[in-house]
Amino acid sequence: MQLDERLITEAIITEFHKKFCDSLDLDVAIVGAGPSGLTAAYKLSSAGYKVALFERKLSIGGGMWGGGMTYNFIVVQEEGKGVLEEIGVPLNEYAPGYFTADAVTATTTLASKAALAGTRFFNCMSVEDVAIRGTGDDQRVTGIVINSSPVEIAGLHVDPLVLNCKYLIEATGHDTEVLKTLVRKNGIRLNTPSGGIEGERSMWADKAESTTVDNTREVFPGVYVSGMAANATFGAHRMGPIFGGMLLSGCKVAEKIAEQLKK
Ligand code: 48F
Repeated sequence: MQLDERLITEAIITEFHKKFCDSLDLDVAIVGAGPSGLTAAYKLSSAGYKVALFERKLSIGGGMWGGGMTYNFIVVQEEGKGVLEEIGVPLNEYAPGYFTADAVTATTTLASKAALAGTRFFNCMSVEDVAIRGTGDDQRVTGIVINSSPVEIAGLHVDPLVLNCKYLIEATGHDTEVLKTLVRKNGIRLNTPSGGIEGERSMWADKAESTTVDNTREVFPGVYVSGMAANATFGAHRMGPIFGGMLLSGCKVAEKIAEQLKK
């Protein structure tokens, strides 16, 4: 068989175009392919919802690849190991209640499960803003504003594109980048004590692991926070390379949004 470069090009353009067009009206847009975003993508796609995940970097996985300080193992506690068991990631009980997993196996398996469940992955795409509708207390986020990461990195002045979503999951981690933009540009109040982003506190793994799950909720109509972004939004602590809270947060945000979508 003689390979035809034109046909290879046409296949890529056609398939991507199909995926892009099929993502113009999403049930859920997830921003950030770290452990919480990936878990939410896996759960919501498995439940049959139309989900797309946007990740600025070329690689999927956020902070899970690197384990702790690039020593690429992660730790999960008893309560947090369910998702990894469900998707078949081997766990080793290092000490009673402390389980380790290979960070690459955990990341790739989670990404693979999400993709096979139907998540539309858009890596190398950054969410630079949201679409908002309404006035006063009736405002709601209705979409995401995306741009190619290389455009963003090169600082080129190229206008973005917009996709509709019923719900947005802010899973951008420590920086809460999308939420910051929403607050800065619209003068809105979030569902937090101060009405703004409270900001992340220093390391306290034990406390932070449970608050990550507690803080996983809707902070503005149409916008849920998950993972480290949830703690940063509500002024809670960081937890370092223990990942149970991230996985549980991804499960919780998926459950909460599924409840809303069923209504
Ligand atoms: O930081 P990240 O892994 O988020 P997470 O799911 O997990 C946090 C843990 O990795 C770790 C921890 C505890 O275990 O503290 O840090 O909360 O992944 C966030 C992803 O979002 C991407 C970013 O590149 C990263 O992969 N991201 C950030 N801003 C944007 C974005 C944006 N504006 N558009 C697209 N992707």
